[in-house]
Amino acid sequence: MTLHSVAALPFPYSFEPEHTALIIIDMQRDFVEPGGFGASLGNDVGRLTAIVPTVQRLLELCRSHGIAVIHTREGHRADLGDCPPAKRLRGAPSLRIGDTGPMGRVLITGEPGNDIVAELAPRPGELVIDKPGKGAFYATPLEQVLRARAVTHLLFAGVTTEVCVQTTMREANDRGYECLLVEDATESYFAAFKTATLEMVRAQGAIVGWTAPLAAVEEALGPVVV
Ligand code: C5J
Repeated sequence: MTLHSVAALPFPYSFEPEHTALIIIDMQRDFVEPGGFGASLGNDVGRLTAIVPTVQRLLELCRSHGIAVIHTREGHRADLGDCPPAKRLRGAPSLRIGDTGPMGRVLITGEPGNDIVAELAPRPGELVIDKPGKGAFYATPLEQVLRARAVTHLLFAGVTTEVCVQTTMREANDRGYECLLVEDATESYFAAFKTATLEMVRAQGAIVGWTAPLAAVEEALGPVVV
């Protein structure tokens, strides 16, 4: 077992690849591409599209070093039985969850908009967690899977920083996982919310976890193994 140390904030983050998983949160077309749920709420999805190459680099790095990869997708059953009315009816989006848009029914599992973007498509053997909530531990088997694989450390990427990424990191932190958020592999529709989230995660001696840029993770792991 090799211990790798990342130059992270607020202090170095150490992990063993054998006990680490990369969790890529919700890099699905509904949030990242025009015509989906994110756009229906009036957001500029271009901010999220821009991180796809960075997430791809992190994904390839982790794959090549034998780090387990887990993808998540936020979505609901076709009958909306797992979508609280409070979630569907809130606000005044141009398309509500379950309505039909340019990429099929919005935020419904199995619809084209629910697919992870092509550049980050899961490979056979990589776990995909479909989640009805913002947090990936709520109403999913994620915790059992991580325990069964003896995972203790989690690297986080994906969108949006202050909603599903932060919620999942907090859930993981409460369950005892050591969490690192890769700064340039996550994004928000709101620049200020991303900045605030990175700061609050690592404040008070890493109260939720650590943050570091991809370059620091690359430096710690060494080059992609081909
Ligand atoms: C949101 C998410 N923002 N994946 N979902 O509704 O962050």
